[in-house]
Amino acid sequence: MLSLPSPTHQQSLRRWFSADRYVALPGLLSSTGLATLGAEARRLEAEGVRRDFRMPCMADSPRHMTTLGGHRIADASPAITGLYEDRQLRRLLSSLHGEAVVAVHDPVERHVLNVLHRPGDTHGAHTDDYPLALVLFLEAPPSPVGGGLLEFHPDRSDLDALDAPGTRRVHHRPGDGYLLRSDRTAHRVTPLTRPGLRRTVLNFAYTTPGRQGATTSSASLLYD
Ligand SMILES: O=C(O)CCC(=O)C(=O)O
Ligand SMILES: [Fe+2]
Repeated sequence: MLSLPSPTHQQSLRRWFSADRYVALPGLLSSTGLATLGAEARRLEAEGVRRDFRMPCMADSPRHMTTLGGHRIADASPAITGLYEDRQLRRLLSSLHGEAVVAVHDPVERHVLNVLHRPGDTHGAHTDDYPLALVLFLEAPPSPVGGGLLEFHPDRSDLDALDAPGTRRVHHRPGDGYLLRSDRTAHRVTPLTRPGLRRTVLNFAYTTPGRQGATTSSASLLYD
């Protein structure tokens, strides 16, 4: 499923992650992995729930997308739960983070599916409950003008930061991944700009030993 970076490359990726709280992992999914997970996501999307609301605990930032929570994914997709638990993947994440990385216990939040599929669909500003988000791209607009860009501020966790200087905007392609220090880094996904565009991701949440338990009610509102 995965095409892992070499140990030497991992060292430079680790420095990048430590400096920016973000590191791009282009082509992290092998072509087989992308095909397998893409088929799983298409199947699971039919069970997803359309969400259109503002998140009260995140400054009323908008959510417009179809989601499926981890508990539903666990029932339906051994391929996704198997990848979440993959030892080599966990080793990569521990190496990039520079300390041990462990699974999130909460079955809802540990792995989720987010599908942006209508013009204006967006995942508004927030921080996550757990320290690390590994996001895997199964579909994405072919160019940055289509939207669906990750925006984050590498130095700030307050949500106003995303309108301040220093905010980064990144485009990703199907098969790409990224790792984000997501509890301390304000982030959001920019709106899709026109009909026909789609952006589908799996978000795998990880934590550090001894740190379990959600800090906000946001996941229960988006994924229950
Ligand atoms: O879709 C993305 O790139 C970010 C997803 C995200 O922030 C989340 O699921 O918490
Ligand atoms: Fe997030």
